[in-house]
Amino acid sequence: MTTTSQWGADIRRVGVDPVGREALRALIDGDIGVLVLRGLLPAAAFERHRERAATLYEHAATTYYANGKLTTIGPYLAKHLDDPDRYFAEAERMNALCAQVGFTVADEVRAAFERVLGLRVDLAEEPGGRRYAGACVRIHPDGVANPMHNDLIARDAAGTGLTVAGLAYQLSCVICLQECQGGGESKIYAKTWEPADERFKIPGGLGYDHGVVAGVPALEFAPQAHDVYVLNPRHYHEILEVSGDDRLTVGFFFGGDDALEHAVAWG
Ligand SMILES: O=C(O)CCC(=O)C(=O)O
Repeated sequence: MTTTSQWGADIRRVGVDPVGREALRALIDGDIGVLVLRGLLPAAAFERHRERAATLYEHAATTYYANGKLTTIGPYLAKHLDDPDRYFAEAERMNALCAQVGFTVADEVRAAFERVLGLRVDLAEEPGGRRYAGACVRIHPDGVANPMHNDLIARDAAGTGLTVAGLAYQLSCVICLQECQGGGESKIYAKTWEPADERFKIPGGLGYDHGVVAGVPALEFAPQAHDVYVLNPRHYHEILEVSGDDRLTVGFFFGGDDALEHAVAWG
């Protein structure tokens, strides 16, 4: 699907501009490219969590792909779909580590979603009680870009039996703790993934050849520290090359049913 109407960033100042569930609906429907929530948490909270994230750097791990690399603290589910046990073990370690140092920024953002958007977001859990990771810290240092890709757990986890594979929609929340001096924009295309696009997939790599979005409008959004933004990751997106300080963000996905009253989150 290609959408073009008003393809841009919808920036709301929490407490000043009206904002509610309909903004999430607009993302799901492809009417807007990114929803930016400014002032969702007090500035002091972002600063506190940036300092706490710095204490977690020793736990960062880098995964190399044919066309890029991802440095994260905490697991991300898409990497472990062939070994969910390992994902849940790492998720447990990450959740314990975050609790230990009070790195609760993702929980605070989820609580704010309920107040501001009317959407309750709980950490996803399997019927046996295994909990998903609540947050994934993403570190993009100077010179690093993130190849164009899309995220769709209903596709990637199909057949695994994981509960998140059955959600009606998936959105991605990104919390910016530290901006970079140049570059680092999120570039989000007005096109969602469809099965025929698989011919553009980069073998052994992360994501897709740009041919899949040829001629498609795209927006570029440069996150600033303290921004919380939400995008529909079924839309092709990439992060342009960073320069200067690390681009430091915390991400989680969330999804649920069409009523948009309750969702579950995972990293
Ligand atoms: O950090 C960003 O701007 C986008 C990260 C990303 O790839 C995602 O949210 O799926």
